[in-house]
Amino acid sequence: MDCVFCRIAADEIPSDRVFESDEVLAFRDLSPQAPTHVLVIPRRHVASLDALGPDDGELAHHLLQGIREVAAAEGLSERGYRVVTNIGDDGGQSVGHLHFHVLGGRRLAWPPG
Ligand code: DGP
Repeated sequence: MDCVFCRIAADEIPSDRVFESDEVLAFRDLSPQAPTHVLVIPRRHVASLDALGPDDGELAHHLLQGIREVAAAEGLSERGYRVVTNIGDDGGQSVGHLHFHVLGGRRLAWPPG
């Protein structure tokens, strides 16, 4: 298994987990870009958002629900936060396993670089 996030999901690489369900896992980013920076991933390997198929509606629901649960647990819901998923080279994706960045705890600039 050469996917780093699959290895985190399998507990082969330690991570600071903040939420988990049967389908979804959330853990703190190794290189945080905001006071709160959590990655929400499917346990199953999916290369990116672009690789989600027509049968993945339930998984997409679980991922969005996981994002909301993380935001609430991290105390971000009231002041707001940002959810980002990078796709492919131009999108700046460096890990080829679908993940949503949940960023908050400071005012975030827009547009991104
Ligand atoms: P992206 O560039 O969108 O593919 O984001 C990948 C993120 O994954 C990046 O912010 C750093 C984080 N990351 C990479 N390897 C690890 C790891 O082994 N553990 C954790 N917690 N985060 C990682």
